Amino acid sequence: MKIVHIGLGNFFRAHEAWYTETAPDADQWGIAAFSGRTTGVSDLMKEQDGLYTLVVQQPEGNKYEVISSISDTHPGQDVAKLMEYFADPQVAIISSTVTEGGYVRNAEGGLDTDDAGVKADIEVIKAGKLADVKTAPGKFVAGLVARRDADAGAITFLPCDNVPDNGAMAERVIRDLAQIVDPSLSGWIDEHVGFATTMVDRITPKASDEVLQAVAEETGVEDPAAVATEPFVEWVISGDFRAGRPQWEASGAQFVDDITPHELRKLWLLNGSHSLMAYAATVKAKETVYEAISDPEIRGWVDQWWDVAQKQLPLPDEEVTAYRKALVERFENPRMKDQLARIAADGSQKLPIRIVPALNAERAAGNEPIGAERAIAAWTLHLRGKGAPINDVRADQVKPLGEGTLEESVVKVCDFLGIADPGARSSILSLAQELDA
Ligand code: CS2
Repeated sequence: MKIVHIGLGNFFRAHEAWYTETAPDADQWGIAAFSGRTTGVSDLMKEQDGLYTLVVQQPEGNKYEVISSISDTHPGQDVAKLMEYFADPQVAIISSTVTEGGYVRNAEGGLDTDDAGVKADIEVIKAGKLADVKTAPGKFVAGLVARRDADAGAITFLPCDNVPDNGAMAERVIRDLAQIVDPSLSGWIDEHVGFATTMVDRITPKASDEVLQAVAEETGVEDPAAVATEPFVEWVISGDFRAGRPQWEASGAQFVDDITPHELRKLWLLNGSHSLMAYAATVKAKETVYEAISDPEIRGWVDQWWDVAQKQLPLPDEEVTAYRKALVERFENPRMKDQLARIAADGSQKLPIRIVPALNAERAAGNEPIGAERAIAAWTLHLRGKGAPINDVRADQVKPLGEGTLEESVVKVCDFLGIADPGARSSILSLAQELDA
């Protein structure tokens, strides 16, 4: 059986590919992976027959694993090949890591039908030119048309992006587009397509030259496609696998009915503190998570944020306390050179799901969530050119928020993020002034 994965990044190769590699029925499954816009990785991987080294950076020393679960790699532009896979009954799962922006959603969470790429995809699917689609929703829906026409049976979508309720997110855009291009497809989707939602976790920094050199020296193999990651790995999945799946539970994946508490725990505690450090600690000239968490003042800011998040998490305190302790250990791993600049990217997509919900809920409850407000203050400074450089899919929209006086910036940032409480706004301004001093 086969899995097709769209988005051949480091994270996917440290996570889903690892779970599949270590599953007891791994020999019955192969992953065909398509790169994103840049094809460098798919070319490299092809030369290596899909094999690569996973460097697990344990505090006591590196462990090297060879991963062989990716059986084929293709450039993302080879949509004709992707359509062949969709039409193949052996393909049971379509997974993806295309980032939130890749799903081309509007403010209500539906498909953004004003987007030029979506408009073009609607026309080409209607014209039957399936291999000409360009957006991710276009590829998914063109693929389903190809699958239905080939009578290739049931299939399941498994989005692995770091956003809440990613299964519902994908289902919504797929159904919206299907309805536009061919209303009769909706009934076929009801009968044949499953959607799974997942919480994914494994910190995967960019593999540095130092790591690649260690691979060469310690394993004797030059591997430019090597991936560096941490020992910790977690995958929580909820969903309907209509055409089967590997025995991922044997590799430690958890299958649950309600994924929400797991997602919020991870997004708020891990990713929220990551974003806080990415902006606040780079203003203080720190470069990696390890350097940031080792600074007592920044560690204090992280704890303050966790106190805010903990009050809003639908989980028992003991569980959250244990998770916080485990996170500190992960962040304090001295081998992981996780660059804060990597995490600082795309704040416009990250802060609304990582920090703002707990901030607004705490203000509404009459509390003063300083730990959350500091993250927003630090992002404001980031947009004003302090700390990590701006690298955001919505750069055009967010760069102007950093212009004008600091007071004006704070107002614009709060408007953008939907932070209306006047107390929150004035606290964000004073925290920004303090951090900037
Ligand atoms: C990070 C994540 O890029 C980021 O913003 O917070 O990539 C983080 O390392 C992963 O979600 C860990 O699972």
